[in-house]
Amino acid sequence: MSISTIGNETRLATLRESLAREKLVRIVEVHSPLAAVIAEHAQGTGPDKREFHGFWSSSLTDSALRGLPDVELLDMELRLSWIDQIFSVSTLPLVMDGDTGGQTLHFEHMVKAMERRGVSAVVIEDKCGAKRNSLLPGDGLHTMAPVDEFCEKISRGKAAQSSTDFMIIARLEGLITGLPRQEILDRADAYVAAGADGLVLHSRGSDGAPVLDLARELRRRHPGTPLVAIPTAYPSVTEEELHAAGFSLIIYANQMLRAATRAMEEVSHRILDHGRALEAGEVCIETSKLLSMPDDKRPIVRAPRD
Ligand code: SPV
Ligand code: MG
Repeated sequence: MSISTIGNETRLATLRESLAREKLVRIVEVHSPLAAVIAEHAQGTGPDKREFHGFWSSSLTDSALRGLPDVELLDMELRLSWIDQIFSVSTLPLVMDGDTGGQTLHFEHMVKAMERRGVSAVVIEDKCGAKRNSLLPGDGLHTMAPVDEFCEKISRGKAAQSSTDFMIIARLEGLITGLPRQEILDRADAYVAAGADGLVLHSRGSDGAPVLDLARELRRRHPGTPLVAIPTAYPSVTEEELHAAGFSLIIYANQMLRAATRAMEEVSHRILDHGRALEAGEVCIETSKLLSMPDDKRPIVRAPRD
């Protein structure tokens, strides 16, 4: 695939630029350079020709792609080396899922390493101990981080960064773990006071109403702080509804790998069922398209948007 023409510092800054320019920034999970090329070139068919403004590096899909559980097992340097490969064929900014951020001392180094590699932002979740994926059904799976410890992690991370553009986004897990509403709001206040550049309000409920309701209050309290949604569990809520409630960044966190996984399952069953590849071809792109993709999908040199 072709080599990207954008430098790390330039790319890093483009997330903040998008947040300042766009009413709503949408980013999508990419687990491979190919996924990034496809996402960067995707365009909606509507009159506004929607595009993705950036990428999400997901701990869930990075782990699943390697057949591993999402339990903070992957080495951060290794994940950054995969991001290098993504960056070599793309130009959009990337937000990294930093799990809990690990130990505070480690997090400071993580921040520096991410900045060096051109990552625009890291999201860290306010949990501690053995991290499990937030969408797992069941109670008692997660332990909330003590507020003061999490705030220290944020402020030490902010002090460690060298650019002004890198963002540390605090992820509120209170709706996942069943914290009272007031405690979630108090945590948000504390994280913003500690220097968080944004807040993710996460939920695994299929009803988006509690998320929208809490978002309105967070927007009222922190009008200058970007609010981030990950609407995996409540996918019927539209971008317009999320924006109206106060969200300015939407993360489509795992759909690219889920789609690829379903296609791979389907293809493998069809080959086995029919004893040939003809029927599998219906769910595959043509070989010729795969062959020409490096030429057809060169990194885009974008004109600045109005
Ligand atoms: C991820 O994509 O790894 C996330 C989002 O952390 S979620 O899976 O919804 O927890
Ligand atoms: Mg994750």
